[in-house]
Amino acid sequence: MTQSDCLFCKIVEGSIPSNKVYEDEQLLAFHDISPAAPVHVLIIPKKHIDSMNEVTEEDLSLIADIHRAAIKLAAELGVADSGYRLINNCGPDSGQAVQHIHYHLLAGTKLGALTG
Ligand code: D5M
Repeated sequence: MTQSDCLFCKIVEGSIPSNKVYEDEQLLAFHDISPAAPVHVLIIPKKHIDSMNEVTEEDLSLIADIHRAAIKLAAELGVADSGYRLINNCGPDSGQAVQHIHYHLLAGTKLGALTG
């Protein structure tokens, strides 16, 4: 379930601290350590999955749960109406730095256009 050399698995286990904003049986959400916007939360499954490429049919409910959590967090953080972005980086060209699937919830300012 967890991978010993994975930073986000260590956050799930609690051996590396995080600033949690949401937790349930399957998911964890915490503030990004280097925020790119006034609201920058990472939503992750507790189950280790390297990236979007490794998502299987049986993981799809987790991905739906992540969207459900994002909707709830956006409302709780007061950005549901002003707007937000939910981003997954997958693979080297996307800049994925942590090999444990995660979704960035970004909000709180006018976000720039998505370009290369
Ligand atoms: O995004 C990986 C993100 O993970 C990046 O925005 C920094 C964040 N990060 C790295 N270490 C931590 C800790 N310890 N706590 C919180 N956030 C962290 P990527 O999509 O892989 O580029």
